[in-house]
Amino acid sequence: MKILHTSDWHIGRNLAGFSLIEDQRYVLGQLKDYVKKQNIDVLIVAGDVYDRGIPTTESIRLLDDVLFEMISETSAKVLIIAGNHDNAARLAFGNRLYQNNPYIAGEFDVNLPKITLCDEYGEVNFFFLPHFVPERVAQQLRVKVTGVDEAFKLIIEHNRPRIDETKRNVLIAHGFFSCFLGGKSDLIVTEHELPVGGMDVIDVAPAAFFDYVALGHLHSPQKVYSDNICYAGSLLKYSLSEADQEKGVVEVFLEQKGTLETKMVTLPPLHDLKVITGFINDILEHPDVYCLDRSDYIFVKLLDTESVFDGIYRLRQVFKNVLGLGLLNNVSEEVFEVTRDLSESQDLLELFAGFFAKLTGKSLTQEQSEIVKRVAECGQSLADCEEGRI
Ligand SMILES: [Mn+2]
Repeated sequence: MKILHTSDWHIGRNLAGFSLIEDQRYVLGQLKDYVKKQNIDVLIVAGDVYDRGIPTTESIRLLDDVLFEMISETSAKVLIIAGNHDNAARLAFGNRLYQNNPYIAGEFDVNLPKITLCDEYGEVNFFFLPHFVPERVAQQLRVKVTGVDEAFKLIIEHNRPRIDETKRNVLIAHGFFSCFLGGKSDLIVTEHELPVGGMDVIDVAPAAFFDYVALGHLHSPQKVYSDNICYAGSLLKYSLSEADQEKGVVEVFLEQKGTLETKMVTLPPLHDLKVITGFINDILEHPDVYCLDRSDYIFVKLLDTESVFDGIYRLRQVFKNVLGLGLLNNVSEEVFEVTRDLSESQDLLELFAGFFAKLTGKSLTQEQSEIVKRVAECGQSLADCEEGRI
């Protein structure tokens, strides 16, 4: 059985005000072509199908088109779960009418929904665990649950008697899964994905007996714990911190019980997302050195230390999709260094002169020093005044 594991489509996502809907239509078209060409048997979407609980009309149209084309033009079964970005009930609207293709697991059910498909080696059972919160697990099992990690253990324990381990079993789940063995994990997680205080992290080990675990939520494709537990990652680069990530989907070859092969498949995007660093004049004069495709989404980090006027406007004359720019990223760390090094005994003029030199590479002129002195005196009188010394 050939399974294509995808996740985090985030249909309707914007990037710094740019709608990605055409990029998503394009990459989902690539996905359909791949499913068709490779005769994929099962297409998994492991949550965060939409970017928002109440998707825009154009997002709904896109998903409707994609599912219709996938099901009418290919022979794949489409299996979907809701992620934390989806509204579970809205996503699963009409599910009972679809005759299991697509099958959409929306709201969490502790008796994990199961779909059985067959190939020449026998049955493959797919279990669906959409995004869940511990409160729902506690409510449905009528037990006390302290957190999401314990909730996951209880869900697996509860379902274990229903799972025939002589058959091949696949779990589709959405959440922040890690491996607690050894007390540390080497997951690739961007800053905005970090769970607060580690509260939302789930140890994936209780699910390790599944033949394959198809995860969604983290945007970087990666294996967790072992080869049979994978995040497919998001379909496209959805934040600046993902600019260096290679995006794609996981092709899973499931043959007789105990054999498994996985392969990362990249789907070319309509536009890439890049962060470029340089001096504005150099970037404007030699844009191709920085980015070959002028229609890529770019974020520019300027090394200029002088003020840059109309930077974004000038960049947009050359590049079509400039998301934004950042200034002075090259000096900020050094400036922090120098301000930390300066002793408190130095007076303000000396402090400022040091800061100015670090920032611009120049010393203060006589005239500039006078201005700083005057400003310092003003500041001192103000402080004295506030503290009642004057
Ligand atoms: Mn998510």
